[in-house]
Amino acid sequence: MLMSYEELAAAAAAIGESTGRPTHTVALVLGSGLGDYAASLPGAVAVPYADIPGFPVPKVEGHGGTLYSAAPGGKPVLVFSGRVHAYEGWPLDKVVFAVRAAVLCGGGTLVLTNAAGGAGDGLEAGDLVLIRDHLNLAARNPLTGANDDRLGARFPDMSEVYSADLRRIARRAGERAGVPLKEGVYAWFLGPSYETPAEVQMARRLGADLVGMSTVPEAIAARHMGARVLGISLVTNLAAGISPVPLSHEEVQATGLAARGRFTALLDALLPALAS
Ligand code: 8IG
Repeated sequence: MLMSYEELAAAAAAIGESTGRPTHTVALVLGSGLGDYAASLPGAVAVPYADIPGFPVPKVEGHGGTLYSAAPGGKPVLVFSGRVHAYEGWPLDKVVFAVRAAVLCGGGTLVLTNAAGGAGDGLEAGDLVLIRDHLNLAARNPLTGANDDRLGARFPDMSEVYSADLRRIARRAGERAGVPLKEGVYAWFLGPSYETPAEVQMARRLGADLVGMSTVPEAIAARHMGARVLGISLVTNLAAGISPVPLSHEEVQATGLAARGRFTALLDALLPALAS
């Protein structure tokens, strides 16, 4: 299902008014664990999702639900703290609503971050990984239903969902910040149960390095609208069967906390480079 253009345009107009910044050229979606990053950015203005018409309000704890407008490189950036997931039962048009509104705000560049399981050889908990491509293993797509040509094409090309140019910019930002970056393919599983070891082996054989429950619908919707996308995963756990111990939310949170400094150092170096 596609959200109507009018609803998205109303949300974009409300964002422009409530932030006092009519245009934002970059948007950043924060994954779990990074929630309060935006509050520290220069010129940050906070708007609760509940104040923006049409916005889905996350119910999960630790997923704030606040939109920030900031100007880290002197240019306005929208930062979404809190996202909604398909596994919570949200329809995909709501899952991608924030990203679509951000693109209508002028956000031609979108950075999607997430926490993910590591399935590929050589990945360890704590690794930061640039997403090179994705596998949609959830058998769902945010573009089903009637297409609105004002948003994008009926059959959009997906041959470079994650911009090679943006990955180069991110790699250089990582070098400046002293933050090592790996690269890999992200497989979207619906969740909320983690994979079985057999499913992780399947994903590996299909080419996946990372397994997760977000990002792919947002990336598809952003490409539909012609935005450039950068995806960054933090490996917070090794995927089921790769890890010798069962997955736990506590492990995920502990690894997220331990990697937070590196992730924020990367974003601090990256945002000004994207906005310029
Ligand atoms: I954090 O191992 C996190 N999110 N599907 N599998 C999937 N999603 C995840 C995982 C994982 N770890």
